Amino acid sequence: MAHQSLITIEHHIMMQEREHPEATGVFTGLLMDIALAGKIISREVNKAGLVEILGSTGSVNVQGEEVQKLDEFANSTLIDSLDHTGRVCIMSSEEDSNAIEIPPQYPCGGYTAAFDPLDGSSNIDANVPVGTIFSIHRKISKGPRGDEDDLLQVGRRQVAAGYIIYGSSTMMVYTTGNGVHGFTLDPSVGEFLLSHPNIRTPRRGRTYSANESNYHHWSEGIRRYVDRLKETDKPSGRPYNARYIGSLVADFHRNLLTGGVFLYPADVKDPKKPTGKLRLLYEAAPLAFVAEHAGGYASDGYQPILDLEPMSLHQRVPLFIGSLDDVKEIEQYIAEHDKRS
Ligand code: AHM
Ligand code: MG
Repeated sequence: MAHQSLITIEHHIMMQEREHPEATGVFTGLLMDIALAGKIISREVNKAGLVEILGSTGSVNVQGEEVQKLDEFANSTLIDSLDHTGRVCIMSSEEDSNAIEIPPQYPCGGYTAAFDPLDGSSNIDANVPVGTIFSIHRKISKGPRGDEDDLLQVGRRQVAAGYIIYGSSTMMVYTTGNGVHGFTLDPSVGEFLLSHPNIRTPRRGRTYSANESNYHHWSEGIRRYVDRLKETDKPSGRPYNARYIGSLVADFHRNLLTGGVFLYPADVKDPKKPTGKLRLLYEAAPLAFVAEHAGGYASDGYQPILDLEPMSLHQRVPLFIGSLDDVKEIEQYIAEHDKRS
């Protein structure tokens, strides 16, 4: 059998941090805290069918969505892993309407964390893959504790981002801007081991992922683009494949590895939701950071997601993400057919 080094995520993050002479190890610690939370969430997701943790808590979150018990569990696991360590100064979560401050008895650190604790959770009861998405920035405010400005930073200034996918196996994928690396959890030893070093996404894919039931709510540019994907008069002679799980991390992860594009456009028919469904700070921006560092691209249809200035913690944004040439083509269709409102 060929020799293969066993590289743990901890070792990998430490080696990456060592490339920065000023590094103190705090950053490695922070990513390890997220990995630990991921292992605990993974354990709970895996046994979810056996214990009383499936289903709704009976309450509704800030987004107006039903809170699943596992959402709540994942959220508190992340907060409990991060709030006492002295590594972060403020946090934000899909599940909390306000920024999450560090309790006064704990020290504040030089980083911020924003996360979607369990994305795709409306699928949990059907055993569909779900994921945790995270985004890390440096603290920029001057005061001793963090404030909302630390969280409302442009995606391009992320110092790390990634996700943990709870699928047929659990994987953590992260980037600190130096390649995108994937680790598979070996549950018997509780370690994330390097399985996908230096992930590069194909420049063009053959797959599109969208909730096409919204077709009549899309702009003309998007409708024409998707119609075009189904035509057979392309050089390949074949239409694109449609693949939609309805769980962002799972759809994104598949397209990252095999090429393709994920679309969640704005709803142009419903004035109450003109800006798309997915959230900028803890869904679109971190996945955009991963996509760009893997050679892909993410856009709101007009400009890179990573250049959008966030205005509020739960801001929504249209999202087109995946293979570079596919996302650029969407931008062209929009430029050609849609007037910017
Ligand atoms: P959630 O954060 O409440 O789980 O919602 C986000 C999810 C994404 O995982 C997925 O891409 C999208 O919602 C699916 O939406 P739809 O059901 O409209 O297709
Ligand atoms: Mg989500």
